[in-house]
Amino acid sequence: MSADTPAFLAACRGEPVPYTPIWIMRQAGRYLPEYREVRSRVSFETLTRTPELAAEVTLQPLRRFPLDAAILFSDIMTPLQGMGVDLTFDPGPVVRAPIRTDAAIDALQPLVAERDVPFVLETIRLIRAAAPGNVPLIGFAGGPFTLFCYLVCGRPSKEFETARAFLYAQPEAAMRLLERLADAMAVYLGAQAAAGAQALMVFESWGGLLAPPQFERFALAAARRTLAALRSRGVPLIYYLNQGSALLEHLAALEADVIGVDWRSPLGAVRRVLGANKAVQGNLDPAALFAPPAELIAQAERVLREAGNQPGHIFNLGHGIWPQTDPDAVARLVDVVHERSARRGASA
Ligand code: 1CP
Repeated sequence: MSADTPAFLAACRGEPVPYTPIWIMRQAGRYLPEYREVRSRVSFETLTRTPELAAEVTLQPLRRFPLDAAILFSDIMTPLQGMGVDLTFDPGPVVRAPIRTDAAIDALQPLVAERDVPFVLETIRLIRAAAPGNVPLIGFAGGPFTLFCYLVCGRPSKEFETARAFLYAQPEAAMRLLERLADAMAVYLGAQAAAGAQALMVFESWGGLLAPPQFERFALAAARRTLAALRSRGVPLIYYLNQGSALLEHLAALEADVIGVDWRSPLGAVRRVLGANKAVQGNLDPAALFAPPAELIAQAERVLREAGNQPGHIFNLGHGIWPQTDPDAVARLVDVVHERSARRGASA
């Protein structure tokens, strides 16, 4: 790849970079006063459905911090509205009629991106026209099992008991719902790439709730189906799993270029299990942003050290940034990651 390939894309492909790229999950969000200002005027749903506003909040963190990637401002549940799911946000997703029967599964319509989510595609075009050329745009979708959790349970939950019980009680129906979601997300992500997204990320936030055999049979099989359909798009594919330390061996065989992990898994061990062919993304504890400056720097250095000197590390938090975070701590983190990794020669 040429010398002016953005560091984020080079790192996704496991190529040498002059410094470790960094972006932050939920980097456009409530910890930024400028985001709260926009949100004080419009609902979250209006924000995600109005391309000018969604593009504006996507770009807000890029104006403050020299981040190495932008991520589309939307939500994992947004495309499901286009499939006929009656959904509100409060602030997390609330599904008015949770999906628990064959009839409800059959009533889900296949996603037609241009018809069902034209505002997302337009947001992507606006972001690409306005973002700096060296800051690639990440498009994203929910992992099939994570979407399944919200659809079956109807709202956020700690354990998503009803969804997990459904896998055992009605495995065939569960698989059918997961496959529908997997196919819809393949269509959705493919359309995002066609509109200009330069990398595609699957957020399987709740996959780590599953026992390994259930993870493999349901969550992983469905994610494979989505990723397999996207290989030919030629953009890096990122798979994020929360609480997946017991599931890493399963991920080594997944057709993703990058695996994102939470802070509970030390990156050195993650890289040993995943092997040299996969890049890793992560994994500072979002709580570390509340440390005094010297301690935050030490924690960032620890993550860089654990990631090692071989190519293929994208710095991130292990999960989304908390709304109470001080933006100055984010500025400090971005600077220290760039500066310390460049000084070490990153993976050059
Ligand atoms: O009031 C508000 O402003 C709404 C809060 C909010 C925001 C800012 C929600 C509702 N979604 C979002 C944006 C969002 N969601 C992004 C934006 C891009 C970014 O800057 O990163 C992304 C990538 C998501 C993805 C998302 N939504 C995930 C996967 C990532 C993760 O954090 O695990 C999940 C699980 C959701 C569900 C969801 N949507 C909103 C909330 C508060 C939640 C979490 C609910 C829960 O805890 O179960």
